[in-house]
Amino acid sequence: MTRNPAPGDLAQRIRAGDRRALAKGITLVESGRADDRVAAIALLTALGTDRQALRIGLSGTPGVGKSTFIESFGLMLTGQGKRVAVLAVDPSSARSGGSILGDKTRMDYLARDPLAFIRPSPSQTQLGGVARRTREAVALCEAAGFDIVLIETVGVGQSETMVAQMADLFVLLLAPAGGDELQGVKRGIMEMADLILVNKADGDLKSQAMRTCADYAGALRLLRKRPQDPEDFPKAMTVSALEQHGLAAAWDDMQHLANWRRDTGIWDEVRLAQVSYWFTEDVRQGLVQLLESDPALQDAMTTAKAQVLSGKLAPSVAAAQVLAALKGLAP
Ligand SMILES: Nc1nc2c(ncn2[C@@H]2O[C@H](COP(=O)(O)OP(=O)(O)O)[C@@H](O)[C@H]2O)c(=O)[nH]1
Ligand SMILES: [Mg+2]
Repeated sequence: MTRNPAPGDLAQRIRAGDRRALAKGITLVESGRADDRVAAIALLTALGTDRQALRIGLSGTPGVGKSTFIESFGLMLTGQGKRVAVLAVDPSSARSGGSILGDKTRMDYLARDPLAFIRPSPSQTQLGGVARRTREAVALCEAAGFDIVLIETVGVGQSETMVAQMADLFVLLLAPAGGDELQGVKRGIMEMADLILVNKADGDLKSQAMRTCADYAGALRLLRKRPQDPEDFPKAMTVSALEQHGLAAAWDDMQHLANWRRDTGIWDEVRLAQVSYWFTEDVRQGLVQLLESDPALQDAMTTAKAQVLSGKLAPSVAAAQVLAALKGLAP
């Protein structure tokens, strides 16, 4: 208890834009310890939910240029006086032992920018846990007054869907492809994208990037029209993160899309659908965790399971016993 400052104190410092306090707050929400969880909930309560940033989810396979893009794009935004936070989601980092933002060298300039805040992904295994921690980190960055929160994720597993579920805009970064292959981008991921950026449109790769972009623009037109899109969206365009080409155009499009969604009320609708989804998700996960950790429930499980295994009870009857024990725990 002495380790954690009073939640009100920390909240006040975070809201004042103190980056060390923000880093500390994120460490707190990332912690798996039960007492830290209590402090984290108190912190989130004290912070409130009145501030909003533009949340941009950014996905793409390793090597496509995400880090380079975030640095160039982030510096362009801070150059306009915007405060930019970068968070990373990498469910594979626990296995590989490294984080996607571990290659710090490419973010050196942005990391030193007083208007930017970069938080690498902690190593963790369970996607559900990653989702909650990332969402809470986003909430902390919003409370700290950041204008834009970039959430980077690698193109593996369900992490893209998860990031799309907490972002206002979802950007898919691709590299120029050889021939007419569509880089095996899954349809579901294409359907989530608001903007497809074909990176590395420079030097020898430029014409290839333009062809790839045209292929994707064509593929996007074949998708069913979504209610959250104005005319001409979702869109594919070329950029060069390295040479900093096309970044301003990409930003213009993102702002146009965000403003359109705000004006039509879709922005609020989407945010409401997201909080509703995450609320249900958190309750579900909390129940599973309770089932796995509460001693009384564990006993009920063991007893009921033994009866199933010895043929005394049908699985559904035994399950009903455990659920009755769960209800017994309710206040
Ligand atoms: N030619 C070119 N290379 C790039 C560009 N952006 C990134 N790269 C290179 O692609 C490689 C992977 O970049 P990185 O940002 O680490 O990709 P990430 O794994 O998606 O984060 C590095 O060698 C970068 O220098 C670009 O716009 N043009
Ligand atoms: Mg990277």
